[in-house]
Amino acid sequence: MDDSLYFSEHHLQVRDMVREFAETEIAPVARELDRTQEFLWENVAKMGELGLLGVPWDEDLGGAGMDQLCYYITIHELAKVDASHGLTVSAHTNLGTSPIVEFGTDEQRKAYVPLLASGQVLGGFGLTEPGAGSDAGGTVTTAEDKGDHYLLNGSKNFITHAGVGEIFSVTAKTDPSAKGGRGITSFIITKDTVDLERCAEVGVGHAADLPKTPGVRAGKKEDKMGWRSSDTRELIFEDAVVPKENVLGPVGDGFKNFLQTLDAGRIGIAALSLGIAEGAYLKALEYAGVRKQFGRFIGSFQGISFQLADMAMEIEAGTHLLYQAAWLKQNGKPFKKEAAMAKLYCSELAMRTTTKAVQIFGGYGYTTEYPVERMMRDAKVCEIGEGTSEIQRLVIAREILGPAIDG
Ligand code: COS
Repeated sequence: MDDSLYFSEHHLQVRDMVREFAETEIAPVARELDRTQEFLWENVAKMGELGLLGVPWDEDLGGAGMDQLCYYITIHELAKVDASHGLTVSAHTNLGTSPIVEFGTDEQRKAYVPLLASGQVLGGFGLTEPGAGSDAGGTVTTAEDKGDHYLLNGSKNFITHAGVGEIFSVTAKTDPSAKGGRGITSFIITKDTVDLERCAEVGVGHAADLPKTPGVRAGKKEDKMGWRSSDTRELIFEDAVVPKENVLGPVGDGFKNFLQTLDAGRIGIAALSLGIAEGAYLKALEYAGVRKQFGRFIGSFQGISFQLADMAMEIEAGTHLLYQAAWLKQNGKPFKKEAAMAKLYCSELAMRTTTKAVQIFGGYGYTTEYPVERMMRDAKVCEIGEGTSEIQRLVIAREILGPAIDG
């Protein structure tokens, strides 16, 4: 793609800065982090110092004051080297911080966003429940009105940063008699990180002064196929006491607000997916130029060169879908359909590209000696998280068919 189509000089400088960070600080440790599932606080601190944990937020809220394209460029570049680092930025910024920026009161923004945007604490988002995945309106976590506070009971699962994060936007049913997504409200809840000692060692990731929500705790860490150095756990509410000033947006609007947050989140997963695909493609391209079989570089065989040609073409197509959706969001235009298209195409592209990359590396690609097998494992969940491929097709179909699809 010609860079000048979407990017200014400033976008390219940000891209170079993130690329250098990823190559120097992440590439040397990505394989070991994948093996051990360690969440690397040191790199969180470094990303915070570079402003990468608050890219699109205003400077007066502690953000880097950059635009949406810079934000998606950041995720794209990080994921070329390691998807888990890309996810940390994406889950923290869009899922963890944007609901407060978008739907919060001035007081809520001032209280929470600077802590998040500077990277001093990590944030997350609690929508999914054991029985409410694609059917996100099927929330059964309840929030009972107790006068000056709500009492939350229930649990959220597969929550990114549930163990390491401290500020979360979560949904709960305030009107249990309401059907589907109605009667659901969003709340800001806070908790201690489970890693207080590590945070003290590194000097980040914990805000001791932040008042904590009693009755909230993180469950056990999930042992995942991919995104292994990202922290994923259950978030459990047992008579959690949430003051009324922590209601986020109007009572009853939680579901709609979260779906809106997910629209933007899907551009983030498109950026993450495209990064994985491009990372794997570049490794395969390099390997095809050095690996010899039958006395020739394998890239000179048509069977390999055609695969690389397809990968390059599809990455180009995915790049346009991604940055078109980002551009629409940046310019305040509707982007729901384009975000779903970018997410669907790029996540399936990541799976196809990484599978081909493993094939090109042959037996070596199937070992942890080369990063392509990790990239293939990291790609799979991009077809699942923040809306499965099936949900993206549903969103696109509803947008193009309108009411006709519901009969
Ligand atoms: N932005 C804002 N509002 C939206 C919206 C969006 N993207 N999509 C729907 N809404 C509104 C609708 O207009 C409707 O409002 P009214 O009640 O006023 O009519 C309401 O939200 C409910 O919408 P709908 O009837 O379409 O909801 P459904 O239960 O049919 O669910 C899907 C729609 C399936 C698209 C939604 O549940 C979804 O995206 N599921 C996947 C969830 C997901 O991605 N989970 C992963 C989380 S990982 S962090």
